[in-house]
Amino acid sequence: MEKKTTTSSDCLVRSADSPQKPPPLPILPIPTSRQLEWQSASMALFLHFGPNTFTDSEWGSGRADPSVFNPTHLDAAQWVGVAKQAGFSCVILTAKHHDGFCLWPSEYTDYSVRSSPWRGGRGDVVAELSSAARDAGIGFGLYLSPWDRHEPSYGRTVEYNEFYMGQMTELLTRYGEIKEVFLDDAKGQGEKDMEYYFESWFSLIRQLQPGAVIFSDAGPDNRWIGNENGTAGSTCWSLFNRSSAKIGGTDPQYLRSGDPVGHDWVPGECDVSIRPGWFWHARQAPKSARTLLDIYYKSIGRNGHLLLNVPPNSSGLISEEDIQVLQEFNELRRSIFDENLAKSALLSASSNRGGMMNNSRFGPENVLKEGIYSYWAPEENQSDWTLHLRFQEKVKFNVLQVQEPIQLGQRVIQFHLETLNNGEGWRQVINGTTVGYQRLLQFPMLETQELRFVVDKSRGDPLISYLGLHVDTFSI
Ligand code: FUL
Repeated sequence: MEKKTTTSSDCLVRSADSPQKPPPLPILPIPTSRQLEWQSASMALFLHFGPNTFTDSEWGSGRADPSVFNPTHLDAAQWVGVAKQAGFSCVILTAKHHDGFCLWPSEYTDYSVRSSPWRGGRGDVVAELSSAARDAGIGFGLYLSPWDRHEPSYGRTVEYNEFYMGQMTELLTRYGEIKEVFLDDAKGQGEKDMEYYFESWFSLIRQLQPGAVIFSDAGPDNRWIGNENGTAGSTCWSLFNRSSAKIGGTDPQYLRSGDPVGHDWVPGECDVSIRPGWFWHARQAPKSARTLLDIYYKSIGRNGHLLLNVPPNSSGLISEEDIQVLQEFNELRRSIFDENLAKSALLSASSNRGGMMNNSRFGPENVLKEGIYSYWAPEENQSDWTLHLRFQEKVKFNVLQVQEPIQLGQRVIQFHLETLNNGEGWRQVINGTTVGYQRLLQFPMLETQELRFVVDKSRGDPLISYLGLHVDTFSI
């Protein structure tokens, strides 16, 4: 929607005792409740673990002897504790990676923990991790690799789809609530050809775990962001056309930025590993906390969800150096985002939905309340969509945080920030495209006593649920 010209009758003031104006209509598509819950959880910890951890490989051949799987100190409570302390709200385990080895005792193959020396062949990593996650109050999700280099039926379409759905059923019925199922179409060149019955798999997941979000290149609930370095596009829509995407064959650029005219709500999930590999290797070191902070700005800060892989080592624990980095990463985020300088501002808006007198429901002060359920909404048919912040003294900041109440659809197309400088009037200092669940913008330190956040272009009336101004002295 382009701005309209304002007339004086547009700005009519409501009397204080007239009935409350209801919220505006949503602009479709909008998220489902499971997508909303997933989006507000922001960060999940990925755990790649299996025979590869012991054989120094990434894509196991499927021929490793199950006896290699023998973590002497496996402690799922440690994994979950590390995740929780670092601010992650879900853990996602590679229940089966491409090598076909199952971290639970599947009835459909003997290539599993049952054939390993770990816990005398009576262990079940999926059970231990799901119960540790439940005890800690965080979510639990699973990756069940379609590509299986061990299973003899792989390559025979009907037989393997039955096998895969049998395994999926075990995973979704034995371990309590599952928050996310992660699927992909990764496969080595020249490997056996076969068809995956994705639609049947998705229906099965819906039937057994209706609260789980399903991840793939094409959704249905969340989409791969098109790369494995955790970076969403600087324009990033949760809108998407599932019919334009094919699992294993979608244009990475389309995945990165989504589709401003998409008919489906399929937000981006940014997966990346803390180490060069997805599995633990003795010679590899974790990324620095500052690098993770940069990834945070490019994923969470671009309307994405961050899925950070932290692989347990061959003793069955998350390594000390990774824990150290995660703690530092957590501290960096806290020191930047715990304080919102905008809280000390006097706020006003170009208009409020329902009029200026009774602004409690849609007034600008809502943008200082955490969460997406209170928000500023402008009066309808306005030419100007501005939030104005005036401070008693000059403030300094170099990060802008903005959120939209996405339950009513993603709306903002383009926005900018401008400051008032003595004698020079208003000056635009930074601009951006798309907001979504959360947008973070970094820029050189600004010092000002008065500023305006302006929406220049929007799909319908823009709604803003949070506005933050922060100081980051750490970024590289
Ligand atoms: C890819 C796999 O091939 C990698 O090994 C890893 O599991 C990554 C998350 O997905 O498709």
